[in-house]
Amino acid sequence: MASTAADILLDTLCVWGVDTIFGLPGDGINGIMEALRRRQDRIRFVQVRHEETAALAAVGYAKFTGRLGVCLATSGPGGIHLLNGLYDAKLDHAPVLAVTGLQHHDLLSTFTQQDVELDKLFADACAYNARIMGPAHVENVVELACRTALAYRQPAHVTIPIDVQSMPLTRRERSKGNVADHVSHTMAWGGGAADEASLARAAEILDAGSKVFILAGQGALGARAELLELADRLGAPIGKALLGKAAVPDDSEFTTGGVGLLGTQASQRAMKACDTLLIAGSTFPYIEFYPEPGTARAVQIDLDPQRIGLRYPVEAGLVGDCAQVLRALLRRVERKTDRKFLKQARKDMAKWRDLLADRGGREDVPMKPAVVLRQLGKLLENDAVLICDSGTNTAWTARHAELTGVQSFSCSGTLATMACALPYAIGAATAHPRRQVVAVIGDGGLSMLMGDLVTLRKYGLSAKIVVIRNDLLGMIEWEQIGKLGNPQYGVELEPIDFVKVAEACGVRGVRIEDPATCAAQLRDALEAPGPCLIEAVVDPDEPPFPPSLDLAEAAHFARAFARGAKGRGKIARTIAGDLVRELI
Ligand SMILES: Cc1ncc(C[n+]2csc(CCOP(=O)(O)OP(=O)(O)O)c2C)c(N)n1
Ligand SMILES: [Mg+2]
Repeated sequence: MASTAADILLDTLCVWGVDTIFGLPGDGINGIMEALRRRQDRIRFVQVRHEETAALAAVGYAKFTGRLGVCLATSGPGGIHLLNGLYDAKLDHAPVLAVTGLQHHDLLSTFTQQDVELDKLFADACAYNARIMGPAHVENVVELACRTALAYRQPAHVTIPIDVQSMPLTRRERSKGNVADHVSHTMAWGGGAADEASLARAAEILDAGSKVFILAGQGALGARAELLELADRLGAPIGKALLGKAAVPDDSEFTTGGVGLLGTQASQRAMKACDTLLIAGSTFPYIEFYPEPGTARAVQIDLDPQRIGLRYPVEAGLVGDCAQVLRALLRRVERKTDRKFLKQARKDMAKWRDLLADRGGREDVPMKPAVVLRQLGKLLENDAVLICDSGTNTAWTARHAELTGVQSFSCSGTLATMACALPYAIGAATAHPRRQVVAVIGDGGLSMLMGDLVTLRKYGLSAKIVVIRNDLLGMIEWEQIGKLGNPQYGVELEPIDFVKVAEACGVRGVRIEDPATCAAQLRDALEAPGPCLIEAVVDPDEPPFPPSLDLAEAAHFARAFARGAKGRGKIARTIAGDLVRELI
C-alpha cells in the first residue's frame, strides 16, 4: 500500500524524534488521525479537551525538554483555538510545530464549511508556515518546519487539506524537480561561540568594573556552573528574570533572586547601583528596572544577534550559547579582590529573606498566599518541575517559592497568558513521568481550561495543581486600584468549588484554608500518587506588590478609595506601607 500524505507526515515527524502529539480530532484531520492510529507504537497521541491546551501543552513540553513540541488541530475552529499557545511559543522562544487540517483542496476559498485559511491566520505567529499541496510536498515541507522551529526556537505550522491527507503518493504526483529523497533529516546547530574581538572587549569591560551585576534569563538556564563561577570571580550578584528563575538556585549566596516587579529589593538595589551589567540570555522587557542608560557599561550574551542592545545600550554583544560564552569569558577575566558590592547585595538579600520568612509564616485566616507558596517551595523534590500561571499567583510563586537543587521552572513569561499552567503541567508530566510536576494557577486562569483536569486523569499524569483561590481576577483588581486609582470593576469571580470540579473529573481534590494545617496538607497531597488538585483559599486583599509602596502608588490607592473602591479598611490593613494608611 502506497504511503498517504498523512503517513509521510508522521513518518517524517518520527525521523525528527517526535513521539508525542497533543491534540483533538475533527473532520478536518481524520486522515492524520488514521495515520496516527496506525502508529500508536511510535507516536503517543494525547487527547485534550481544548486545542488551546494542546498548543500550550506543546509549549510546556518544548520548554521542559528542549525538544520539539507538537500540537494537532482540525480545520477552522480547532486551528483557531491553537493560536494563543502559538503566540506563547513565539514570545518565549519555544520550538513548537502546529499541524492543522484545511478544507478539501478544490473547495478552499469558496465560502465552504469551516473555510479558514489557517496558513494566513498563523502568518504572524509562525516562523515557518506552509500549505501542503499534495503528497509529494509533505516530506520537504515537514522537514523544513521541524528544522525551523528547532533552529529558531519558534512555532512552525503545516496545514493539509483533508482530502490530500488520504492521497497516496504515486510517481505522477512528483514534479520533475522534486527529486525523491532530496532533503536531509540531520539537525545541525550553530557553533555557539562568540567572536574573539567581542570577547576581548567584554572581558576588558568586566575587568574595569567594580560593581558588576549579572542579569540571568531563560537563555542562561543551561549555564548554572558557569554563572556561579563568574559571579564568584567578579564578586557579582546574579539577579534573575522570571524565566531564568531556575538558572541558579534561590539559596545560592550569589543570587539576589528575581528582578522587576516580581523580584526582590536586593536585586533592584544592585541593578540600579551597578557600574557594569552583564546580561546573560535575557531580554527582560521592563526597561525601567535596568540601570539608567549611561550609568553602567554593559555586556550582553544572547543566541540571537537581533536581540543584542534591545533593552540597554551595551558596548559588547556576545552572540552564542550562554554556557559556552561564559566559559570563554572565564578564561579571560581577573578575580576581583574588592567584594564590597557582593557583600552589600548579600546583606540586602539576608534582609529580604527575613521578610519572606515573616510573610510566609503568617498565621492569619484567611490564609496569606505567601504561606502556601513558601510551604510549597520547601516541599518540592530536588528535581521538581514548577509552573505558574499569570496573575497575582505569578507574584507569589516568583517571590515565595524558593527553587533549589535541579528544579525547573517556567510560565508564560512574555505573552503572560492566563490558563497556561494546567497545559504546561500536562506537557511536563507527559515528558517527565518520573519527576514531580506542580502547577500554581489562579481561579480565573484555571476556570478557562479546567476541562483538561480530566486529561490528567485520562493519562495518569501525576501533576499537582495548586489553585490560589481568591474569587477574583486578583492582578487586575490591584492594577485598577493601585496603578490607576480607580475603584475595582468587573473583577469579582462567581465562586467555583474546584475540589468538586476535580472530583467530577476523577482527580483527587483537597481544600486548604488554615495556615496551621497548610504544610501537612500540602505534603500529603504532593506525596499521594496520581494527579491532585489543591484548592488554597487565600486572602483576596493581600497586595501583590513589593512590601513598600512609593508615594505615587500610595496616592493611587487613596484616590481609588475616595472614588468608592470596595474593601477600604481591609485592603489598607493588608498593605505594609504606612503611606496608604496615612493617606486614606
Ligand atoms: C488570556 C488572558 N486574559 C486576560 C489576561 C489579563 N490578566 C492578567 S492577570 C489576570 C487576572 C488573573 O486572575 P486569576 O487567574 O484568578 O489570578 P489572580 O490574579 O487572582 O492570582 C488577568 C485577567 C491575561 N493575561 N490573559
Ligand atoms: Mg484569582
